[in-house]
Amino acid sequence: MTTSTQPLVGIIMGSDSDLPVMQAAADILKEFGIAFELTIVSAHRTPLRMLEYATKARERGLKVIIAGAGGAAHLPGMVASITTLPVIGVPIKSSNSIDGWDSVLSILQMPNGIPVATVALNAAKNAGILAAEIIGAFDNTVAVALEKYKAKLNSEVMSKVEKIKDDWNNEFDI
Ligand code: RP5
Repeated sequence: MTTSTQPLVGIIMGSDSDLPVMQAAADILKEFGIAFELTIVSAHRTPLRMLEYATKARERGLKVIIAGAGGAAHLPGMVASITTLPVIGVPIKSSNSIDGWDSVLSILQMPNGIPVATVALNAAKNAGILAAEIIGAFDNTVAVALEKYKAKLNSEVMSKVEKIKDDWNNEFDI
C-alpha cells in the first residue's frame, strides 16, 4: 500500500447523479492504496471551476484525472484540452443520455492532439484500474498490487474452469 495522503488521482464528475457509477473508481483506488480526491466539476454549469481545476491539477500534485459525464459529455475532453495530465473519460448512461451512445461518442471522438482514454459505458472501475496502471508504471508498490489483482482474477477464472470440467466431464487437460 502507498502511504502518501497526497491525492494522486482526481476523480471528477459532471453531477452528483454520476456518483453511483463513479464510486467504483474510488473503491478500486482504495483497494490499491492510492490516494485520490473526488468532487463535482461541471463543464456546462461550472465552466470557470472546470478551468481552474484543470489548470491547477498538475501543480496540486495530481498525476491522473478520471472524469465522468453523461449525455453531452464535454467534461473529460475539455479538461484534457487544458491539462497535460492523462485524462481517463468515463461515459455515463445518465438521465439525459440516449442509451449511452451520446456519452460514449462525445468522450471518445476527440480531435487529434487532445486524447482522452475512454473506457466502456459506466466502466468507472476500469478507469480506476487504468489510473493505477499509469501510476504503477513508476511506482513499484502499486505495480505489485496490480500484479496481485490480476493473479486473483486469473485464479477466479481457473476455479470456474475446474468446476465446469467436473460438471461437464471434460476429458482434455488444458
Ligand atoms: C451531465 O449531465 C452530468 O455528468 C450527468 O451525467 C448529466 C445529468 O446531470 P443532472 O441533471 O443529473 O445533474 O452533465
